[in-house]
Amino acid sequence: MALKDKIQNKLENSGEYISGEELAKELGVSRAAVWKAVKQLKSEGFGIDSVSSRGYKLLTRADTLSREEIAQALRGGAEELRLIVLESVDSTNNEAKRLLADGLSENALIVANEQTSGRGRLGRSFYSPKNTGIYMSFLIHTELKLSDAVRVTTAASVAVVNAIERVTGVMPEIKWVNDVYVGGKKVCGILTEAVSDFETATARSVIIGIGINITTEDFPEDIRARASSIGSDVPVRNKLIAEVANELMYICGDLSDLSRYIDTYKSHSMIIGKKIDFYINSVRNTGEAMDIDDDGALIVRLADNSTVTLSSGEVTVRLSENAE
Ligand code: BT5
Repeated sequence: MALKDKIQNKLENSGEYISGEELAKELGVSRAAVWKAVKQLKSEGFGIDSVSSRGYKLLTRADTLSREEIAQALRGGAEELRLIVLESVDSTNNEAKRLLADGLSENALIVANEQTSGRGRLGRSFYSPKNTGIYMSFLIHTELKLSDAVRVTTAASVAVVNAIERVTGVMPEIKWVNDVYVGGKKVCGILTEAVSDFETATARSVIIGIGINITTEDFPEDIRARASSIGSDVPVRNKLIAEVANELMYICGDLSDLSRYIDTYKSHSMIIGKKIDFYINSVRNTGEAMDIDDDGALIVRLADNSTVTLSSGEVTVRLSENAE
């Protein structure tokens, strides 16, 4: 057993402060080695208090990803998913694409503890540090009409808010179309990619990538003002991953059954009833977000009282009083 694991055991069993000297003596190592191992445990996500006169005390267990814990909590259609849990990967969406190219014919869920090149839409990046977030992609083989494929992103947002509410009690909002917010800041982004067959106008496979900040605190400068985390003192990642999967597989079981998701989507919208700016080809327009239709498109009333229907992909929306 590695020194850090032995120290973890001792701190877990004690529940109190143990001095560095005592740990060093009991484990037959130097105090510097103890200090180094504690530092490593902290970097893995353990909350450890160090007080010079008293020693070390375990405050929170690490929120360690566990394939077994995720698998145990999967229900319904999600139980059929091929579950792949990785320590580090460039992007779980890329990994799903590689599996598809290699001929994987099962539906799969790929989860990683860290992404080195997490992707957003339109070539943007998604910050994905290790231990503190959830980075997951579903690979689903389907025969969806391309016109229905947009519903998958709507469904994924609803799966995420339902799962967050159930597991953590936090009440998130959805910013049309694919971002989930808590306290006015983005805690989750969703990237849906379809492998399509233009002749039949169907999506043969969809890849739904979901990134959720759980306890990330140190965001890069450029997103610090806009990004936040759900926050949790107890380990939640495995349970939350499983709940998102359970919800999503249930909703995707019948995307034509709108009652499974559209009401929740609307009731969690952070823009319905608000004044918004929206951009089409970088040109700014202003209006009031009125409603979301059955395909997840946004209905906006313009100043002259006419309405426009915006479908995702072509527009960026911002709350007027909360410009990014
Ligand atoms: C998204 O794009 O938000 C989609 C993010 C999807 C991430 C998941 S993680 C698993 C899977 N594998 C991947 O490689 N991707 C998916 P978009 O709406 O384009 O937003 C990107 C913008 O959000 C960036 O330009 C930043 O401004 C901001 N951002 C980046 N990282 C963030 C983070 N961790 N939390 C909140 N905002 C972030």
